[in-house]
Amino acid sequence: MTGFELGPDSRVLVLSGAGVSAESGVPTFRGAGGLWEGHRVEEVASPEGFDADAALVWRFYSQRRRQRREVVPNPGHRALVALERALGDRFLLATQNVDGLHRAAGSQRVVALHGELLESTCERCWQPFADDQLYEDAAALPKCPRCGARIRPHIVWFGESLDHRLLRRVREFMEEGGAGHDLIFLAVGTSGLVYPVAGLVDAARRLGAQTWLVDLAPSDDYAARFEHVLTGPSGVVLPRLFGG
Ligand code: BJW
Ligand code: ZN
Repeated sequence: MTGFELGPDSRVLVLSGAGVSAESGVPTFRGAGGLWEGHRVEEVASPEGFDADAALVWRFYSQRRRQRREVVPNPGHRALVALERALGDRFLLATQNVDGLHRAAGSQRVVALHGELLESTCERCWQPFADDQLYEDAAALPKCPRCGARIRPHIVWFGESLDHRLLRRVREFMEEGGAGHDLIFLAVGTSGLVYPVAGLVDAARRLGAQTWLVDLAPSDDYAARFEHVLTGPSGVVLPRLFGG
């Protein structure tokens, strides 16, 4: 028994992070074996890093694109699909993950707040487009056919703003429930270190939402901001909560 219960008017905002994809074999960011081991974060995930060494950044993302070809959704992703089927428009999945695995599993109401690994964008025209190419040859990095500026991964890097339309969609979903008594905020597999997303739980609480965290190893600081914390792998905990 977890106490997680859906009422007839419950609305659920899920915030997912790298931990949800860990059981698919996608490394998380922080900690031992994390994606950033061996890289200085600002080298590969900031506009300054791209200016300093675009070839290094493209090698990093090309490697991630190659890894992405090898992985498939896991039971945690599928449980969230089951939850969405039960709730329809009373469900929204805000993900920080760029791997596209939620959509691959069948989730439809997905807001990808930190971008998409399998998209690129011109740094000047800013029109994201589907792109699964690997750019590993420093002498042949992609340029925009329209304006000649550099093509870059469609990823929100440190110091860059999140797409305000996507953030608005999340905030409007939270506020739609009026006083918010039937809103459930469920964060899964995220360390809660990166803002502004890490602040969503506080906004949800202010609206009167029930707050839940599911994480393999939640930090004390982030866990303290939730009413309910379930410790364990999302691929085990989420199917217990919602089936799938
Ligand atoms: C499992 C599991 C299993 C494992 N089951 N669980 C306010 C205060 C302080 C700082 C700031 C602030 N506002 C803005 C900032 C600056 C900055 C920031 O937050 N810095 C902090 C580090 C302090 N934020 C920004 O720059 C953001 N932009 C912004 O705010 O613009 C406005 C602005 C501009 C200029 C100045 C000020 C404001 C943009 C942030 C974009 C971050 N993007 C990244 C990189 C993408 C690159 C890429 O994909 O390559 O997105 S950062 C990286 O972290 C990635 C992730 O989406 C994000 C979150 O990580 P996540 O998902 O939580 O992963 P982990 O690895 O940290 O945690 C995994 C968790 O899973 C752990 O808890 C495990 O226990 C768990 N786990 N296995 C369940 N099986
Ligand atoms: Zn362009």
